Amino acid sequence: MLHAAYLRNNDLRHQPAAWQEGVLGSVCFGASSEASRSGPPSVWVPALPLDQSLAVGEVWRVADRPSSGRSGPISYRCDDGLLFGSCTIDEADFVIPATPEEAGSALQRATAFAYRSLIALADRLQFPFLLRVWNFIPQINRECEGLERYRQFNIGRQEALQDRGRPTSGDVPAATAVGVGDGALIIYFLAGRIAPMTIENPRQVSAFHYPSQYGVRSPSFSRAALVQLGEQEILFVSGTASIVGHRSVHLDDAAAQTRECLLNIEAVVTEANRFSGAPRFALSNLHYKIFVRRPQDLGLIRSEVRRAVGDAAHTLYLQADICRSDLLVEIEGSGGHPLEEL
Ligand code: 3EB
Repeated sequence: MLHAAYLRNNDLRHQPAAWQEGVLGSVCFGASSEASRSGPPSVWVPALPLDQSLAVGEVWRVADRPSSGRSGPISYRCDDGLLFGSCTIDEADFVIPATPEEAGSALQRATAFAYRSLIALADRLQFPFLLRVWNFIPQINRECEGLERYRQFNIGRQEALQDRGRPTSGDVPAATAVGVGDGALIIYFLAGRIAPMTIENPRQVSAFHYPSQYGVRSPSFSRAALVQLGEQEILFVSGTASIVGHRSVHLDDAAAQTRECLLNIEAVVTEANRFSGAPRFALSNLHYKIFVRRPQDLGLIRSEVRRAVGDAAHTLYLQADICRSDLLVEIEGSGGHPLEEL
């Protein structure tokens, strides 16, 4: 049984020992000084919470006591059904190509290294299906070496998937890719033993089929993944933006972009229910992370989200950059697992 918990102030140490033993993975969103309270295994993401405490902990918990380890750059924990891993990669280590024929930018090489490492680990531990990946890319919209950094990331991700014999379209993981300021490339993920059902959005061109105007190598992610875990059916909705077809819409209008994100999520939820064969998921029973580019848009964005999802849903607002410079907000969701607010 997979649970999620969100901890105001990121204080895991005050939880009962039995609770702490079930931690599969934990993430601290906030300033680095707040991260120390998580204890291992934990990954720190420098995306600041916008409307509450200095730091928020996101914890994925299971009923068993997971085993843990480290493999190359990846720290991980796993139980019978799930593997949680994370890595924090310093691009400076990839400025010089490892071999003369290794092409591309440092970020591309760092990304390819991270993905090759995490897929190799997932293969070795026999969790061959990447279910959900969260990517935090420093300076995501900056252009360097003639290419926007998000596009460099996409090349590296696709290369690694290919190298490790994974599809780069169709059955690709659900994902979020947003920007953080300076610092390391941070990736965390969940992998499983059973293939998820990948879901696309009829209102949007699949990201893996975006035309080349958005980059020579398209982004390898699906719009959502429906995961069977024992009796649980869990939905991971990818980061969702104000994109219709393949175009960004409602430029410079944060409220309208938020409404469009939610229409997109609603369409994905409808697809998920169709695949699931039951109306399990609704906007009101998902839990959300909302990435806000400009802190001053928080009020507008939050009132649109509240209107659409109601007050029951858990929402975490984080400052982050979005993968296209014309996008002001991106929303991801998950559902079908219990959620604790602590
Ligand atoms: C989009 O729909 C918005 O590259 O992994 C959202 C979620 C976005 C994941 C990724 C990108 C990614 O194209 C951006």
